[in-house]
Amino acid sequence: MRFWRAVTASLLGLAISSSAAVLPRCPAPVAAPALEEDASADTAGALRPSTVTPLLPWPTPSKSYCNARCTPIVRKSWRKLTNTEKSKYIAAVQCLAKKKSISGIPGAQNIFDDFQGTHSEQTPAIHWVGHFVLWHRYFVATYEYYLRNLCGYTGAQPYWDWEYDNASGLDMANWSIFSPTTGFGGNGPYQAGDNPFGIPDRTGGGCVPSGPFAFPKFTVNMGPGNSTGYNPHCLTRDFSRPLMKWGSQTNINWVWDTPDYGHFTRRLENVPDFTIPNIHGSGHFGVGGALGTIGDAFNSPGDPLFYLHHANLDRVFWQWQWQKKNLPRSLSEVSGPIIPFDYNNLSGGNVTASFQINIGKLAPNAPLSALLNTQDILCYTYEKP
Ligand SMILES: *[C@@H]1O[C@H](CO)[C@@H](O)[C@H](O)[C@H]1NC(C)=O
Ligand SMILES: *[C@@H]1O[C@H](CO)[C@@H](O)[C@H](O)[C@H]1NC(C)=O
Ligand SMILES: *[C@@H]1O[C@H](CO)[C@@H](O)[C@H](O)[C@H]1NC(C)=O
Ligand SMILES: *[C@@H]1O[C@H](CO)[C@@H](O)[C@H](O)[C@H]1NC(C)=O
Ligand SMILES: CC(=O)N[C@H]1CO[C@H](CO)[C@@H](O)[C@@H]1O
Ligand SMILES: [Cu+2]
Repeated sequence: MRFWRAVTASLLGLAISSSAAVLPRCPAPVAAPALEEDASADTAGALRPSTVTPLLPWPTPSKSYCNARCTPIVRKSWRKLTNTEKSKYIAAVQCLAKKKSISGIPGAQNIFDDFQGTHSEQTPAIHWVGHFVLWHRYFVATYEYYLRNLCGYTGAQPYWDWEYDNASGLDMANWSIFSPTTGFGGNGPYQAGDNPFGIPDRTGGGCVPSGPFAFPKFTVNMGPGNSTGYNPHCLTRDFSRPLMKWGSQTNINWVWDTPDYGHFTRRLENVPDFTIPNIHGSGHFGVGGALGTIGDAFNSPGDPLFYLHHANLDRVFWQWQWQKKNLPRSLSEVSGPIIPFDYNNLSGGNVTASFQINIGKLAPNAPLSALLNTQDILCYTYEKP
């Protein structure tokens, strides 16, 4: 609570007070609101065949490891939200894109842009490093905080469990997440363009034509690439089915089958090679291809789907952490390089629990040790997909 008051203070440009926090007893998660009757319930989930069994069972976070200073909110799968819950989430994102920028990043017009610009500025320092998964955890949790505290959103950040959509057997164009009426809109029309990394079977590249994030209702204000100058343009998508298929239960199981944090996060990112699967790449390049916003390493948070994709990666991490056999180590240990790809620790050494990350002006700096447990300064948990 106190910590997030400091975030609010940073939001309002106030000085951050550092009074010592008293840890209350671990509160129970907020009960998920009763699902409204919803005739349009997701077909992808309903059609899920039991093909691949998750390697790890659903965990129950133990209260003895919980330092939460508040009552944890419960993140749910996008598929499981009612249409009303979906439209409230989307309305909150649209609201954030109307709130005046606070980051000082040149092209940022609004707070949605502040997140995109902050990611863009740090892109060279937060991928293929030991802090990758925790930096993105903090980033998404701060976005969730802003949606709730600036835009009146009362739910938690939903996650996109692409492994379920994959198991549905439906073509991705038919996945409910891409619905123009109850989702984020779909692919852009095909457009020829550069494909320097040889993304296979790219099928779009143009502007998302309909839905809540179609141009000019919604604009991506910076990029492409590392430029943070003002350059309003449409949200683009460029579906690549072969790369979207990386987001499967089989590949999650492979990431899960690791003994410690360092091996886990390394498998989560794997290598930047479009012939080798990695689940982080699935949502980015399966949806973003070569010309789509979410496939742009700098500006991927310019696509609102970024936050649902990263929430799912975070859920995969969370589920791995809370397995009994991984505790308590998984709530205290970090490793992996400070310098991207320095896995042999030749240039910069490994991150440690006291390693500080920052997300610019959006929230106070935080040590990795404070982010390992989602019920510490952060305050959320997950509902089973
Ligand atoms: C799901 O992933 C598997 C394994 O990559 C693939 O064979 C299958 O075609 C995918 N299904 C869909 C609907 O994308
Ligand atoms: C998927 O969507 C396409 C249009 O994008 C439609 O023609 C097709 O029938 C749909 N398939 C299923 C299985 O719903
Ligand atoms: C962006 O990338 C170009 C080319 O790699 C580089 O010269 C430039 O310094 C970068 N700009 C920023 C703001 O990082
Ligand atoms: C650095 O982190 C990597 C990845 O977790 C680990 O394998 C390695 O042992 C660590 N290096 C040292 C010297 O601790
Ligand atoms: C954590 C770790 O192993 N750090 C070492 C990485 O390598 C440098 C020298 O290159 C050492 O000083 C660090 O202790
Ligand atoms: Cu990133």
